[in-house]
Amino acid sequence: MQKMQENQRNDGKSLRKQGDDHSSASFATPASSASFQRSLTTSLPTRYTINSMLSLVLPTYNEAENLPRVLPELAEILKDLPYEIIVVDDDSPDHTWRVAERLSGTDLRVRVIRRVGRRGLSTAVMEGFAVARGDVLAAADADGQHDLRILPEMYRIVKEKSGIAVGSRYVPGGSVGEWDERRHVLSRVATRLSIALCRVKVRDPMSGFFAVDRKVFEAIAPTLHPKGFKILFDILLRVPARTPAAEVPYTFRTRTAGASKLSLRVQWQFLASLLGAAVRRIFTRSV
Ligand SMILES: Nc1nc2c(ncn2[C@@H]2O[C@H](COP(=O)(O)OP(=O)(O)OP(=O)(O)O)[C@@H](O)[C@H]2O)c(=O)[nH]1
Ligand SMILES: [Mg+2]
Repeated sequence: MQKMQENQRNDGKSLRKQGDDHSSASFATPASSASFQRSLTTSLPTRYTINSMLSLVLPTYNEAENLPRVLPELAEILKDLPYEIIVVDDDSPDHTWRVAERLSGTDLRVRVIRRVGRRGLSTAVMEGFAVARGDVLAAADADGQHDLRILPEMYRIVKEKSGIAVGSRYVPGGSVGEWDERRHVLSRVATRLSIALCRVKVRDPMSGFFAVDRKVFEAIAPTLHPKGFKILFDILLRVPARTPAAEVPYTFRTRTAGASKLSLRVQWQFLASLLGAAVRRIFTRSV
């Protein structure tokens, strides 16, 4: 068994023989059916999972200009690790999915999911996790703003502690970079509220850059509400309080290409949902 896992790790072709039908782009159908709901809340059968492998999900929407920088950077950073990258693109008008396919070439460690008729960062990450094979699941932005060089350390932390590693802007050594005052204030308020609500306390619960032990994620996946941008917050809200969590500092970079999808509306919606959760917590003890 262990031998087979070694082979799977070292040879993408053997993975393909194991019933893999999405070495390139796959199409996901709209969100109406029960099977879609299941795809968000279950994952591959355990026999497909690979011990000691990082599965990194990159949610993308109109990041065609950024992927040609980010994917080669990742290949260099992760070269000493067993890994796979799953790009989950929501049928971007700029054809990010096609760029990702072209860049991945014959590298079977990089897969592309082209979701048609759906939008959403958190659901994209959930969907990537649902087809991931590694025992460590991670998510990062594909626009170059996350410092991907800390990924190997995040992977090691999760492997050693079987918990969660957060790429953090709010621990010593980390920073939010060059945000304007409005974003600073909104983020500070939302971060404080989130920390108060989360079962597991970290200083940057709204980070989009994190890694989690597959078993920890699978145990709570059916209880998640993958809305908006903040999937880590949702996870920290629901994992058992004793789950080990560590933060790795990084500096949030300025976007150099493409446009932000984090509109003011999305930020206010999140703040409103946090307030709603706080009220529910006070009156019903649930969130
Ligand atoms: N699949 C998918 N990905 C998305 C969606 N919205 C955003 N993303 C991706 O999620 C990542 C983070 O989105 P950004 O718009 O950069 O948000 P942000 O980094 O918090 O905000 P900025 O600092 O303003 O860029 C990027 O890789 C986006 O392409 C979406 O609806 N679907
Ligand atoms: Mg960004």
